[in-house]
Order: sequence, then structure tokens, then C-alpha cells
Amino acid sequence: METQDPAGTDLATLVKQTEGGHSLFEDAAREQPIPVCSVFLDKDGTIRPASFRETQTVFTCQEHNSILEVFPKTIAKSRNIILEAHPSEAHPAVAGKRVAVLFSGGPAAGGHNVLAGLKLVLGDDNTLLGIRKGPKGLLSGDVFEITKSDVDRIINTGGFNFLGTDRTKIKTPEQFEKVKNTVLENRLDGLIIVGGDDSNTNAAFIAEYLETEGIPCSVIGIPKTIDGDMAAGKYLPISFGYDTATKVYAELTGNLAQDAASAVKYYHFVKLMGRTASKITLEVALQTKPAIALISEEIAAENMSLGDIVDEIVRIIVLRRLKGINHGVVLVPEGLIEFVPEMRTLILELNRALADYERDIKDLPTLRNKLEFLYPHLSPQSAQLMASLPDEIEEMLILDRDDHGNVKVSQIETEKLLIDKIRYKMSEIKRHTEKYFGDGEGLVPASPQQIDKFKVATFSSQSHFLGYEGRSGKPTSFDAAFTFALGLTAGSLVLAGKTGYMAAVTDFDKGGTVLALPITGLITCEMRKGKEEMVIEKSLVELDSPAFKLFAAHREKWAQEDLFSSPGPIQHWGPASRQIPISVALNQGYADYRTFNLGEERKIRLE
Ligand code: FBP
Repeated sequence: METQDPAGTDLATLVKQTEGGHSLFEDAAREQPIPVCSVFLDKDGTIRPASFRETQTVFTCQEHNSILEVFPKTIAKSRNIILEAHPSEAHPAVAGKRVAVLFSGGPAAGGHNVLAGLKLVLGDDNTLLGIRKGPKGLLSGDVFEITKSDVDRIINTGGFNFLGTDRTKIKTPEQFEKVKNTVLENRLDGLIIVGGDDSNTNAAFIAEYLETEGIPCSVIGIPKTIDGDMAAGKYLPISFGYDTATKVYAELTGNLAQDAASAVKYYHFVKLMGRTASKITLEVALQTKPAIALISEEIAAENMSLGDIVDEIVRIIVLRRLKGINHGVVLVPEGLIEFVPEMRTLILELNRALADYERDIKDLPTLRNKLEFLYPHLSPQSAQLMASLPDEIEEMLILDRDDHGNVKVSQIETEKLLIDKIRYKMSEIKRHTEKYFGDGEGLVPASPQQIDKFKVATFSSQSHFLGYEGRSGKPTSFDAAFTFALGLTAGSLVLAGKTGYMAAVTDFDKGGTVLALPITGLITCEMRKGKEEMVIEKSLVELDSPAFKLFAAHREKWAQEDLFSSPGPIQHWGPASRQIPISVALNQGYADYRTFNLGEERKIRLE
């Protein structure tokens, strides 16, 4: 029997029509208007490039002299001064420029709107080219022209799927030579690198290299990463992708909290993405009010060992159980392991040994052989710690590092490690209640009835990793507007002939102030793979920031009572559609987090 909709189209056809990114939602999302910062608008409301003026602010870091030695050409030009965008009254019409763009590092929602902003601001007189598969495609010259219809198709949707991405670090002279070839062969006047700290560091090195070679090609970075660690105070409150990812995770965490309170038997341990900083965890905690949220930066500052962390979680589980609550949500930041002091020392020692004996280790056939080789190169404390870890974690710790020398923390099951240790501790408490409960000093006050109830209750847990599902969701209204503005900014910078800058937008509550940050001003020296390297400093959770302080002031209450809230699915048109991250609003000193303002809305259609 054929089923037909009232308009006469059969259901099979209706379903088929949604193939290739044409779900009802995706089609509607493409039509969603995007706010546009006023610096990009003509008097008649047409979008056009902005021009840039120097501000009074100079970016410098402690290692300025070493940085100056490595980037003499770009610093001579920029003098590390921040630029601010202004509406250009009489912007000279620039024509014939060829600008290529690539995505680098992990995906993040909003990348396609960067391309939309670029295409629009470059206009019909200039050419926008896409580079497939990130820096790898830059090396191989995998370049094609991005058309208006491409932009109309990808706007407001997707992650990085239109171009793809990868994590190749450009560091060898041969690689720089290949970049030069791609730039020359494609007659590029501009190269836009959309990425995180490592990728924008790449951008700074490429800008310096091309300047040194006398090749007039502007290199501009765009701040992307869901981790939120690519930020620079009031000049760059956050990178794009963070808002979408945290909202996805907050929805799922809220659902798990609902499940915990409904089934009344589970602790859901949720590892949340964020390679280093705990910014995602902090934001999700502010949005959902879980029983426990670990913040790696605090753990490092308090010098808490793995045992201390387990004790703290157990303290809260015990207190809740005495109150009759035997369920909850525990948030664990992905990068936790690298912040626990003894683990940090172990990883540093492993990094050094893996770098020094790379060849020998590669040739060893089994994991056991590799471990046996490595143990003598560790301090006795680290060797002991390594031996106490489950085999899977030992394996993850000695896995190949990524191209930037990072441990692949997303693959380390910290949440499971914690669950194991907590389970052991809980059964120990059950067996020796006299050591934990009573009136004496250091004991938890509990009545005999409470202790009896405590003994019969079980500790049941489920573990989850929320990571990849947050990186490429449909961009939130904020990320859609923010990325569009970043694309307009980067394009304007290329047309103005600037190089070595990162596009930035701030004042999300006041219509958006558009800036260009000299990348060399963000660079500092860091240990990577056992060697000192120049990289952009990661922005971590600051323990004296308003966002952390608010969390710290409320968490004990959230621990002892079930006060979770469930933010629900991301809204693109509803009452919550204009929200920005709570932590960003708090740290920037905004009066509200519920409505952003990045200018007047425009429906963007190129064809
Ligand atoms: P970027 O900083 O490159 O945007 O990547 C962030 C991230 O999503 C981290 O949160 C995570 O640890 C990592 O990427 C996972 O990388 P991969 O895609 O290589 O598994």
C-alpha cells in the first residue's frame, strides 16, 4: 500500500528528499538569519570589508626577546599592537585577490560560517579557495574554488565536513618549502588558518617564513576549539565551537542527572572533552549543577593526588547516602590525568624517555616489551605508579603522541580508573564502618540506623565519555554569528594586506567589537615531547575568576542536595536561543548570559 502526504508526495519520496543534508531541520537552519556586527555594514546595510586602526594595546610576554629572535619580520611590521576594526567610509575596492582557507585540528561547530563570512566579504572581485584535509592539504596543494552555491548549501550547518581537517604540524624546512609551492602555484594573496593554539602557532610561523622569503601573502588565524583554551581575556573571550559543544554536553548531562534521579541507583561518571583546560567541565557544571565536578586546575593547585581525589568523591557519595541519596552525576574533565601531580611527573618522564629512545621502543614487538624497556628510565616513584595502573591505561600512556607532542587523553579512561578506586574504597568503608562513622575527630557523624542503611546500599556506576558528539553539532545561534563575524574579519584583514594576526571578536553583549590580535603576542615557550617549543599559551580555568568562584561557592550545596537542572536541547529559535556560555558572561563581567548581541540580523544568501 502506498502512503501519501496531503500534498500528494509519497512518503518514500519525502524521506529520500532529506538525503545529503536536507533534513527538515537543516533546510530551515540554512534560512536562519545571522547577526552582523555594524563595522561590516554600509550605510545602506550592505556587507563590506572593515578597515583596521592600531589601538593603544601592545601584547608582550615574558619571553619577548626570544620570540623577537624567531619572528623578527612579523613583529617589525605589527609591533605586537592590537588592531581594531572600523567601518571603512571609503574602503578602496580591492580586486583580484586569491585567498585560501583551511581547517586544522579537531572539528568545531561553525566552521562553515567562517567560509560564508569570507566569501561574502571578498565579494565577486576576489576568489575564495578551499584547502582540503587541513595542513596536509596545504602541503600537497589540494586546493579548489569555493562557489556561492557551496556557501548557500553549507551555511549554518555542520562541523568541518565541507573541507575536512587534520593535525599535521608544519615544522621541517621541506614542509615550509611545500607551503611556499602551494602559495606560489595558486597565486595566493591570503591564507586563512582556522584552528586552536597549535594551529595558530603554525600560522605565525608560516607568516614569518613567507615574509622572510619575500612572498606577499597575508596569513591570518581564526580561533577555534571546543576546549575553550584559546582565549585572551577581554580581547578574545572564547574560541568558536565552545558554546555549541558545552550546550550539547549540558543537555546530555542534564538527561543523565534526570536518569540518575529517576532510576535512583546510579552514579553516572561523565568524562567531558577538553584536552587540557577544564573550561568545558566548568561551564557544564554551571549549566547543570551536578553532585560533583572535578576541575583539573584546582586539583593541580591544591596538589591533590589520585588518592585525595578519590577520597573527596567518596566523601560526597557517603554524605549523600547518609541523606538517602544514592545517585548523582560526577563530571570528570578529559585532561584530569595530566594535572594530578604524580601523574604529571610520570607523563613528563615518559615523554622524555619516549623522545630519547623513540627508535628502540618502536622496534619492540609487544606492549610488555615496551614497558619493560621504559621502566628503568623512570624514577622509582613513577615506576611504582605506572605499575599500579590498569594495563589499558599503561598502554594509553605510552601510545604515540599526536603531531604536536600531546598525550591522547581522549583515549585514557580516567572515569573508569576513578570508578575502580571508588568502588574499592566504598567496600573498605562498608567493612570498617567504625573507622569512618562516629563522634570522634575526623569521623563522619551518623546514627546506627543510618550506618545500617549505608551498609545495605550498593555503589552502582555507569561511565560515559561525551566528546566527539559535541564538536560538530549544528552551530548554536551564538556560534553561527560569531564564526560569520570571524570570517568577515579575516577576509577584511587579507584585503587590508595584514599578516600574522588572529581575527577576534569581543563585547558579545554590545554589538561586538572586532579586533586583530598579533599572534606573536600570544606566543610563549612550553615543554613539548621533552623539548622547549614556542606555542600559544593555553588559557586555563583561573581559580580567582568569577566563573570558578561562583561554582566553588555553590558546589557543596549541589553535592549534598539533588539540585541538578536540565538545560534541554539547544534552541535555535526558542526563548533560550540567544544564550552564551555562563562562564564567559561571568568572566567578561556581562550583566546577563541569556542574550548576546552581535549586531542586526541578516538573511545570508549568496546566489
Ligand atoms: P582542538 O584543540 O584541535 O580543537 O581539539 C580539541 C579536541 O576535541 C580535544 O578536546 C580532544 O582531546 C581532541 O580534540 C581529540 O582529538 P582527536 O580528534 O585527534 O581524537
